[in-house]
Amino acid sequence: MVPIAQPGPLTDTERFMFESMGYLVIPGALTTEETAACLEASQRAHGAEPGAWRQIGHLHETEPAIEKLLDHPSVLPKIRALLGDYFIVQSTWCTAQPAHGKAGGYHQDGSGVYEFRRLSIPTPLLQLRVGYYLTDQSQPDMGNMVMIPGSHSSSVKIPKSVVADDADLPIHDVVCGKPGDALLFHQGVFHRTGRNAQDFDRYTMHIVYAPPWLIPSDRSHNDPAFLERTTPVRRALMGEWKRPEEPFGVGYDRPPFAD
Ligand SMILES: O=C(O)CCC(=O)C(=O)O
Repeated sequence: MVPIAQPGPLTDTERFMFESMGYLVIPGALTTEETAACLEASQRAHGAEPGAWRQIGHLHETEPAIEKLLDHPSVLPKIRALLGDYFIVQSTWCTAQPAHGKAGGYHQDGSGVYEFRRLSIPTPLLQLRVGYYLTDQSQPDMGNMVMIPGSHSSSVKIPKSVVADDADLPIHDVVCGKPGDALLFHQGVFHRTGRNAQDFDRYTMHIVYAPPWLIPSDRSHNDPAFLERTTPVRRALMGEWKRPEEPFGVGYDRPPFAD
């Protein structure tokens, strides 16, 4: 029951699956070379031994392989189909989960101090996330993301009695994927990190897209050197704009997409 999608534009069936399940799995989103370059960059950032579960933000500023993910053609058309043309990259997070690392707890993403679900139920789409699998997660127990399908539409929170692996829900989905596959998901889907029973560390690179009025969460400011050297589209996706006469109204430029 995997909501499989193809790299590139969002089809009607993919949109329906996304709306119903809250996520899509995109096999082969990255080439072998792109995946290897992102993995190398991630390992460099985390060091040879990550030791603990850890997320590092804004690697797109220093690692060209990760910068390429900001507007990757396998995924960007789907982001535009779901968010429209006015959005930013709110954050990028490179997760390392150590070998033999334990499972994480179920949660929805967003601002913990002011949960998105306070805005309305079902919780609105405010962070559209893409997790690129950089290491093999083609079987369970490889640090896979675990999702509760359709839970972005739930009017109630996941009960505290639900505990990963020990007292789990029968409807949980362990998302399997090969290196280079991507998981596109709505921040409201209850999800968690799956346990990694392998002898190797697991790496996943997340890119988080959001409306332009959310502030970036992985950086206090954009690195000026990065802004200077990156492309016009990527610069626009960093949320760099001059304050227009009316915020987000007149004068707010559309990012210079090719089409
Ligand atoms: O384990 C991961 O890569 C993702 C963790 C997670 O749930 C999150 O970033 O919200």
